[in-house]
Amino acid sequence: MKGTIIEKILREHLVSGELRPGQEIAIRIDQTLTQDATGTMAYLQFEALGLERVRTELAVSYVDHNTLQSGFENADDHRFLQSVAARRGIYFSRPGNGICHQVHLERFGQPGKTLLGADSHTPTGGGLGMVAIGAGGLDVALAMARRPFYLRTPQVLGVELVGELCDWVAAQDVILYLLEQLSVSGGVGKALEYHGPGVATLNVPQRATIANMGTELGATTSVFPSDEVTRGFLRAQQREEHWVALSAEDGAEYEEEMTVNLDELEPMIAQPHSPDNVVAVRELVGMPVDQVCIGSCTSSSLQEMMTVAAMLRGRKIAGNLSLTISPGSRQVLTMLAQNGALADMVAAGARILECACGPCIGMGQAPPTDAVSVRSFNRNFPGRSGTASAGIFLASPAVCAATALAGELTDPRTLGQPPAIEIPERFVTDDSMIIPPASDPDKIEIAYGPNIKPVPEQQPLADVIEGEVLLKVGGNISTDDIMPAGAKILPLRSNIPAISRHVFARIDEGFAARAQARDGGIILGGRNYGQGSSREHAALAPAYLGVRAVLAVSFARIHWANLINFGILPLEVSAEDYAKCEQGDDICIYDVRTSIEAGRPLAVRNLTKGFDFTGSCTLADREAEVILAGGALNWARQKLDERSN
Ligand code: MIC
Ligand code: SF4
Repeated sequence: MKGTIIEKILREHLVSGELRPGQEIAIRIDQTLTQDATGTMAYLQFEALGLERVRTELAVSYVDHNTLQSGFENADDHRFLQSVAARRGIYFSRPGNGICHQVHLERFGQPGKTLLGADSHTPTGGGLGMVAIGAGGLDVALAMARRPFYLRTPQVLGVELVGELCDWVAAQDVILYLLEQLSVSGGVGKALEYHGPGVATLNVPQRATIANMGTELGATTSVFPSDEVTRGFLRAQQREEHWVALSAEDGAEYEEEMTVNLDELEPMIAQPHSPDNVVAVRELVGMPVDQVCIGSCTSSSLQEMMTVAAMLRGRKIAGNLSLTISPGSRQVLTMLAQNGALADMVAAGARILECACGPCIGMGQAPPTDAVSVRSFNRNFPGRSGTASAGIFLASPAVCAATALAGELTDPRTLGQPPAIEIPERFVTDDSMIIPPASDPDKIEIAYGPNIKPVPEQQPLADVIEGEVLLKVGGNISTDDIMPAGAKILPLRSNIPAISRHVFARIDEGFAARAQARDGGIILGGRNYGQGSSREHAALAPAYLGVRAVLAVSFARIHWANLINFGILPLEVSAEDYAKCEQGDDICIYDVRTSIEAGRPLAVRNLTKGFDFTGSCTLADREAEVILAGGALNWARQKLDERSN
């Protein structure tokens, strides 16, 4: 990674370790962000560490996920978050102000800084030249306590962009193309760094779209240079003083390289049920569509929304489908309202939703039975939309708008010239929905509603783990499978005993009851187990049910870290041993503590089938300490106690 932007930023923030791919390093975090669905737990954990005030340069708490207040729970969470922010020194972006990643890009992101966010799409900030990383809430809580963030040094995949996007081809098509090429696990252990002459042809929101969906590759982060385009974006946001130039050195060394010819790309679409199941839109043209949703942190910038509005102007959406539009931020919505584009959308028949995640996380707008829904979003995992039988397709806003007008999947290139969009030199910057921390924090009382329950305590790791394989699942299981979200379950994010009843509910309704009846057990997974979101509830809730180990062929980065953070042993096993073990088998893992201390593979016996095998859990010293202590909260408390003694 010598000479890359990623190396430069990591080196400037390095607290310990060596920048060698695969090695654990600790870095200083400049900025943190949380959103409400992960934030309540993150702040409860911050409190459990016994700390009063955040110590990062900047911490922002957004409310954008749980905005459907179908009961008191979400509203109570908002009140809790607002009071915590005021008291602990955190900026609070009120519900309605927009999706965390879009607002952070507009109002807070700075080239050259590190950002840790309790949301997997935090790398959106890479569009501005930040090293922005998604993590579990506990890691973000520790960063807010000014403890470093630990990660495996990623390999840098240099992506050279050449040429320029053709008419009707969007930034989302670039990343869909990369997903087709590399798959949802192709970025695991890697960070993508974009360079080459094509970069200058993309504006910051387009770069942010590409960096955003780098998460779907499993990548640690994605970073763009900071150039005159970046400067112009920050100037338009009236904060040019935050600009610094950043580019890779001549002869920068990338561990891997690839080139993308932007002018060879065409509109792409991801088919159900995986973001890498990508084909060209032209291959599916004419497919009947029941719903179109435009928005999300991937593609809801002013430019994308203006394109959609211009396409809809003076026309009506087809009678056979519904169209929802959720602008990414209040800034975008305000500007659409002021320039008349919003009226064009409304006149065409679009249903305008608030500036929030909404349908992307199943908070409303669940499609009808067996429906086809085309969305400008980033994930289409089974059931995530709220309708198990629906098929979700992911495509650019232009493909979405063309489809909404025609009533069937449409390649926008058949529509003639694309609209010419003028982006103003200055954006509307009204930060009145971002409340700064209180000037008299001691007077603020934190508001805990009845649904906000303390973080469960974890026990130190046992030396022998014995239990039944409670569930055997296949490859690419997402955290949406493990701990579903959506309008019914998301309101329980602050209440682990309640949410744990829904673990694996979409795959196996009886899972939670079985786990409790057996007093816990083991989960068996295939490749890339735990891909997708950063939600630590996918570790915390199984831990609450007594799950002590996950045996899988391989793990996704954030979920692996979350398992360790909550004292669940993540054990890698061979594909052959995975195949030989069945659900219901009794498994015993021996000498767990001593093997972890010695850095040895762990001895495992399938007691039911009577055979032995090994599992590996390669841990850095700190990770070993954390898991032995029963998780990061116990470990951090020990460290803080040691320091104060
Ligand atoms: C998602 O897109 O899956 C989410 C909802 O934003 C999650 C966070 C969460 O589960 O709260 C993510 O991406 O990390
Ligand atoms: Fe929100 Fe969807 Fe983005 Fe997650 S992916 S932050 S749910 S808009």
